[in-house]
Amino acid sequence: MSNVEIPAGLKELLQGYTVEVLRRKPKDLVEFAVQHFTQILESQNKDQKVRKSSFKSSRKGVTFETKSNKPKKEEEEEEEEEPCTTGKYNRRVSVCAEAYNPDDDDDDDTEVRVVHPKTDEQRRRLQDACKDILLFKTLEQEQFSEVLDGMFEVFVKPQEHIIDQGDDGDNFYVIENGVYDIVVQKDGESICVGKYDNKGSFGELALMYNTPRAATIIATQDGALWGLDRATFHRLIVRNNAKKRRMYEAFIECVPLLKSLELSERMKIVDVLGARAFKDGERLITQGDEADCFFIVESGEVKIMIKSKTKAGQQDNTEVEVARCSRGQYFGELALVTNKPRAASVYAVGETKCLVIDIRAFERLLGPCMDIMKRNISQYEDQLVALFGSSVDLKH
Ligand code: 1OR
Ligand code: 1OR
Repeated sequence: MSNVEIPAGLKELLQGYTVEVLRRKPKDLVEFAVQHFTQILESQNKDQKVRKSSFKSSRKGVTFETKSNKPKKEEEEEEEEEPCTTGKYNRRVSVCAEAYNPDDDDDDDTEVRVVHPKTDEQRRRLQDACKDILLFKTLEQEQFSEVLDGMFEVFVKPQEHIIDQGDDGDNFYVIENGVYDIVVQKDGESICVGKYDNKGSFGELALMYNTPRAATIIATQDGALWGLDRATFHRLIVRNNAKKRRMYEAFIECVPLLKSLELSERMKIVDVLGARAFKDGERLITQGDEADCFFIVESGEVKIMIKSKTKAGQQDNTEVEVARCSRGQYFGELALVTNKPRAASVYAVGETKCLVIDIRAFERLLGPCMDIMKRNISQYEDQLVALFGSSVDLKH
């Protein structure tokens, strides 16, 4: 038996089929096999254009665990095979964003746990890249570890397209380094609508809502990313979203700023938000910093402090409290709306919890609330005059 060659990929194909059979308990195993393998074939045909080179390296030494099995190391000779296809045997992509509900989303997630072994050094870099990723901020420790296990390193070159608008979603990406343009096709023209600069994540939308990729992401320089395959993303992040929706639905309904949004729009905010806890006195925002997120107070209180300028235009280092925000109120919008540095510092008063939304999601999802925010911002200036007697430039 020792000289019988096991074809590359056979083990994971059969394992995937077996897991699906155990989960779905089909009556006719043969018919189910035909459907199952046809889906894989179709999915692979689509994936031909997916950037194979990046994935090949990432696949080296990948291991798979099922709930009942010990990890099984893949054979080294499988490395030259197809891109990491774990989870490619899952549901066909369909476009149904509005009706999407993560509660219903348990039909295709295998229980197979994907583990890409990492060196200590890789794991350290990965942890660092993931520490501020909001989508991971509501995961339990165990789920977060599984996410880290499932991530694989991808190196990219200048001008490489990591994602193409209109494609089906394969992976979610966390940026370790590099600058990436966000390009959107509008009226046949490619418009660069923003960029990721050495931090952040992208590629969650197509995986969450089974929609085609909403934008093209292009590396502008050499860079490194951490990918998470679609099946693992579903199993850990999308399932967690169902829980998040239950946890935050009632609260989000009561946030005055979000009242004008449709329920489905509010739920999309819940899907991407992260929850963060702060200790008494902890600084959440530093005046003058570049802004990358927006906050809603869930519990506790924050105080807004600003360093005023003297008549001579010098920055006075003493901070003055100008406002407080408590449950249901928001802050950190000013810099995002004006595209300027933070206009004030913000500190927790007692133990405080906030929901945090990143700048891209803010721009994408809070557009309909922009008028309300702008109206409130114009009131800051009046309050500023009332407080300091003259107008201080909030926008630096
Ligand atoms: P995806 O899976 O659709 C493309 O693949 C990714 O680009 C997408 O997930 C987001 O993670 C990311 N609109 C849509 N997707 C965006 C946007 C965006 N920005 C980044 N992505 N807009 C820009 C908001 C600043 C709106 C453009 C009209
Ligand atoms: P940001 O992104 O600039 C600091 O980060 C946040 O503090 C700011 O958004 C607002 O959300 C919040 N002036 C400046 N920032 C204020 C003010 C304010 N109030 C709340 N923030 N005021 C003028 C004070 C001289 C408010 C007076 C009530």
